Amino acid sequence: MSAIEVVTLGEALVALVAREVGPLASVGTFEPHVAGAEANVAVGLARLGHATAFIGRVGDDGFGTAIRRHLRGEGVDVSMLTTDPGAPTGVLVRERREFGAAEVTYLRGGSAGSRLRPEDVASAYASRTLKGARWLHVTGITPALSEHARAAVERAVELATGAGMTISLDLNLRRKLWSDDEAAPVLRSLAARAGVVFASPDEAAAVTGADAGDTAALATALLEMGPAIAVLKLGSEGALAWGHGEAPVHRAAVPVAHAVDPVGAGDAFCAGFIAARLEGGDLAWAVEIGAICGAAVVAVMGDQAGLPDREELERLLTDGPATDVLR
Ligand code: KDG
Repeated sequence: MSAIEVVTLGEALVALVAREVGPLASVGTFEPHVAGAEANVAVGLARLGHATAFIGRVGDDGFGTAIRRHLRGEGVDVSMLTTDPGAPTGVLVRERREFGAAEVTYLRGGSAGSRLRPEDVASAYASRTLKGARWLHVTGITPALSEHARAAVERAVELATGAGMTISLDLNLRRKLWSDDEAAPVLRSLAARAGVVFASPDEAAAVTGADAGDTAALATALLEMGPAIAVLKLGSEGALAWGHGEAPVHRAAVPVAHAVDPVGAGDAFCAGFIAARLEGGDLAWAVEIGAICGAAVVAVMGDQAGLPDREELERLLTDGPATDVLR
């Protein structure tokens, strides 16, 4: 494998996704998918040809094995994914809705992934594998998992800063894991050390205190926390990005003919954005690639299945979306 360019860390989970649309209480069958925001970004980057390493823990069980095999099969470096015999692999269960928000149930309290420690990160950075890595991607999910996991993210940010890496942070506020009051100071402190911050308007408002309906105020507030680039992911309305010294960008969403499963689209956006920046793309190009990757995921079940590889991305850029998938 070529030298690692991107490092990410967090909890990779098995998501049991309902096969039928409807409330969880009446779902009869589920299909397993590998999920977890940072794992999704790692796979997105690997598919686009960027050597990416994932730091984390899985349990010594079948789901842990499935996650390891899946990530390895996608070309993600899993040499720093530890098997922890002391706790099970985390699981989430989610229903699918065509109207209203789908419910997600976490079965991850005390999971192996939540036992990630700063020592795991320190030994990963001390290994030769990460020498020369250019980018660290973190999210607001991992610091919510446990004190140890929060300290692990802090350590990763500290080491990446020392190594001169670009750091991106996706706020990914998960209110089933912690309250806004708990999350805001932690995420503000991480944002202050990040080069790029991704957020939804709601997350940006919760963390900065700015009005969720005022995108200009949100952008100002996000940039005031310290990053050079702030990106607002607007779902079906596209994305907005601001960078010091770069013209602000608005990209309408790529329309999706059949929105099958929106979960994972934000992570796909991050993967596309990061890939474009690593390749020297400007802000507008990074948002363009992010938007295409996000739309491709929405059209397919599971967080990762629709992530485009390089060939598909080139095709989407040249020919536009296939009419039977994207309009
Ligand atoms: O962004 C998708 C993630 O939310 C999903 O894969 C599960 O990481 C996850 C979480 O904690 O919500």
